[in-house]
Amino acid sequence: MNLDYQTIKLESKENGVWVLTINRPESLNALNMQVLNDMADALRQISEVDFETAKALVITGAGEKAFVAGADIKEMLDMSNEQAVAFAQKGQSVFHELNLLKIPVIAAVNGFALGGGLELALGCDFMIASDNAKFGLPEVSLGLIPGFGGTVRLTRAVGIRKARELTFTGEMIKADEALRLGIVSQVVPQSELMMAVNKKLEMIISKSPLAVGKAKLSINQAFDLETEKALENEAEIFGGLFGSFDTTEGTKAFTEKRKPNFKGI
Ligand code: CO8
Repeated sequence: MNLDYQTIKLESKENGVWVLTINRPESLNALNMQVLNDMADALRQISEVDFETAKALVITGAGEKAFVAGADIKEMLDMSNEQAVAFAQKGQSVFHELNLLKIPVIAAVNGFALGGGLELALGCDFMIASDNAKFGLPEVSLGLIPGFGGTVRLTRAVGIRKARELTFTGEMIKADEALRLGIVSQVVPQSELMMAVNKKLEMIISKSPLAVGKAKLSINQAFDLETEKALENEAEIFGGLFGSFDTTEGTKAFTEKRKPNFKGI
């Protein structure tokens, strides 16, 4: 397995947690095409291993200042229309892969999450942020609009009115405001960020990875379906679990008053 990348660091831990760090601290971890290509390769590799090997993914940024300060503005300077469309589509497809992964993806937001950085964090399943984190979609200040899914995912996260306000003003908000808006699940002092993420992950990885993956699928599909169809879909996914090792083990362990031993199958 390739863990060697130019612009990201990919680490796997014994407990099945993977950590993907965007590693361009000199540019506040700005996303250029190489970062997106490296991320795409890393996500493909993670998607190909079983639940024993990969139970959750954390995405964070190198250094203490930024999660990701956006798409790389310097790389965008001379882009043609076609190149810009391709760049936007690449970012969108990489962030969509985060939704398709069967494991939970948590953004550990350790500083600025601006533009493409906020769009990346919004592509993750949920976010835990350090108290120095700042969030915003400043694209209009550059004569741009969000192009990595921001107009879609921020609107779904905070509602259309707040999304318009934040996008039209390009305003940066602090972590406590992001918490109030429900963008972020938890805010902790910077020195405690990874501890808080790991605490949340311990809870998740003690559960059935198969069930967590199917719950993710059902929640994500519910976004794109009408209520009736989403409910039908949920029932199908729910029913599909019966007969699996984990469902049998989980329900049996309850009746036998013991801890379940899940395998993700
Ligand atoms: N791209 C490239 N370089 C960056 C970026 C970026 N987004 N952000 C920071 N850097 C670089 C700076 O240029 C600087 O490098 P250098 O020392 O070589 O000049 C270094 O990182 C440190 O940054 P600063 O000196 O600016 O640090 P400050 O603490 O003074 O400021 C800020 C921090 C406020 C975060 C500031 O750096 C900033 O405003 N950055 C840009 C934020 C931004 O506008 N982000 C949105 C970018 S556009 C976008 O994300 C669009 C996504 C959709 C793309 C669709 C494809 C077409």
